[in-house]
Amino acid sequence: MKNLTVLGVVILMIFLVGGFVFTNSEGNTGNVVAPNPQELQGDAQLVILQQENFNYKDVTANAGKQIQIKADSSVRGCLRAPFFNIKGKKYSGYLRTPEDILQLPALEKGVYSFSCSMGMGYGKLIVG
Ligand SMILES: [Cu+2]
Repeated sequence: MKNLTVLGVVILMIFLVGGFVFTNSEGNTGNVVAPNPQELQGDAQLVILQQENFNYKDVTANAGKQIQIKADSSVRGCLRAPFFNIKGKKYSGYLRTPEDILQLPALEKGVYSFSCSMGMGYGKLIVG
């Protein structure tokens, strides 16, 4: 009978801890979702980079439209200087404030890896 009580307490604790972890991770997934491209006036779209640990969160964009890259305030240090090498052409810039823009050309569908200018932090730009 005593063993059953202990088992009951353990199960209860698993539920409590599990519930906490679940609620917590659910709260976090809201932030983890890659921001979708925002349409700008004219033929461009805005993609906002966010930092996750020492990397960038994946971001998405639409094919065939110029891309303007910004970095929100979660992006720190050298990750504020994203670097793209797209078919041999290099695009980089120092996005000192969340308003600074790195301009990319319209891209074809595909997954474009990028990094910080030092090659320490990585991210993916998914164009679809
Ligand atoms: Cu770096």
